[in-house]
Amino acid sequence: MNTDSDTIAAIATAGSEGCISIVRLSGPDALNITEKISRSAKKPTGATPNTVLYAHIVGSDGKDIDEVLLLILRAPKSYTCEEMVEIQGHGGRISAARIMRRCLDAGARPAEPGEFTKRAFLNGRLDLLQAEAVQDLVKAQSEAAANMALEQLEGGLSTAFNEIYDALIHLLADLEATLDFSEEQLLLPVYDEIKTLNILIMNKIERLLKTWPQGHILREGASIAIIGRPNVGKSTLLNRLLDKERAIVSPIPGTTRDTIEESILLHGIPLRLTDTAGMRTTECHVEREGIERTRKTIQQADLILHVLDASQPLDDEMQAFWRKIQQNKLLYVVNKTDIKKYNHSENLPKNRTYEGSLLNNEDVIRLKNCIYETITSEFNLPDQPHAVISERHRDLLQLAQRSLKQADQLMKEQIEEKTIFISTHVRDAIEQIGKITGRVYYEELLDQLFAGFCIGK
Ligand SMILES: Nc1nc2c(ncn2[C@@H]2O[C@H](COP(=O)(O)OP(=O)(O)OP(=O)(O)O)[C@@H](O)[C@H]2O)c(=O)[nH]1
Ligand SMILES: [Mg+2]
Repeated sequence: MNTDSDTIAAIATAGSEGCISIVRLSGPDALNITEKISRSAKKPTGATPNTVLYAHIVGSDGKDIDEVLLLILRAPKSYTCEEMVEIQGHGGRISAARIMRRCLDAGARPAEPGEFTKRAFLNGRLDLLQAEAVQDLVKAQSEAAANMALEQLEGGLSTAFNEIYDALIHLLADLEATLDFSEEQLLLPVYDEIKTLNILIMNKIERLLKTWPQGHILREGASIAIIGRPNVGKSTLLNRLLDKERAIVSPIPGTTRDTIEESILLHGIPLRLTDTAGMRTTECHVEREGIERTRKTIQQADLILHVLDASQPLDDEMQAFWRKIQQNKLLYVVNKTDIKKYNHSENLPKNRTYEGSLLNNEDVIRLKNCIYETITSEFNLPDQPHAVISERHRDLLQLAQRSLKQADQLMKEQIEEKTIFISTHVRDAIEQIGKITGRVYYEELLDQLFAGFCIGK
């Protein structure tokens, strides 16, 4: 356990009006500090673990600041595995700030973002995957994302990574054992086993990598670009999906000049919608800048809703543009069927085309379902999502995968002379997987990871 750490304090509740506010303390002096700044019938330092004491926090002038409950958690059975106190005061920014100030006066240090969870990791209560899940749970925008984070917090993902890590250690031990054999003693079946084990590990890594798109959509939200020629109904589409008049809609082509971003939950899936400037050749500098932004939005989108006007003919330029975009990223929205003159659907892929009028409520419901189904099938989103990897895990897994592929390549060649090089690749893979679970870590990695956490978490 990390016993020589100092005592940290932070306001753990949101900095706004609320029914209660919590100031958290963790470290060897947590109980002493609480005792110095409070008065209660029973002393915090003498309290039994997991008890709640009724108390008052006292200011430096001896006057009461707040009436509180002290939750006493003794090491090692606390979130951080250290001595901890949670001071629950009456909600409100001022009260919480005054209690916090008293904690600092009495010797605590302000906690860094995520420092409580970092201590929980350093003290062995959580691995890095579980620590990351804590923040995912805080940030979850949908029930699916929260369930996924909870499963990861409970070790759902750790088991899979630990299995890979242990298998790699096994592989390395087998490889290094062969170094003791002379060439004549070397038994080919041993190498066959090593090769097979390496392939098994690579398959496991591949399976985990395939879960990334699900995690990406449920954590960050699917990014949806609404594009098309001017006046086809893009802003109308944004407003209908949001159920509010967010963007200006008008019959004048070129109404939307800049990109407009909004978020919604569609049947539990977070979507980040971007309405864009209509694409056309123009001399107007402002409009050209808007169209440039449209191009960037298209590049970053997970799904592109390409709106078409059924009262206007298709043009060659647009059709040429589609061919440059991955077809699985496109969903054609043929709009204005109430004043339809052309049958665009004939020229479009059936399973990728929706037709209707955005002025008709039933058509909008149909469109919402169509977007939902396209995303769930494209990103393989199950009804009950399990813990899946994040971008950090994906990047490290890809490095591990590369190392193991190099090892595999060497195994196919004259293996006797190559064992040391193969071992080096396996060691690299072990390091990458270790960085995911936290078996391998360094200060910089932790600083980077916890910097994105809330203060007090
Ligand atoms: N008849 C009919 N008109 C529609 C429909 N959907 C949108 N409109 C009208 O089409 C016009 C243009 O709609 P917008 O949503 O502003 O079009 P836009 O694609 O955002 O246009 P720009 O911002 O100029 O690129 C408005 O007058 C809308 O009311 C529809 O289904 N049927
Ligand atoms: Mg518009």
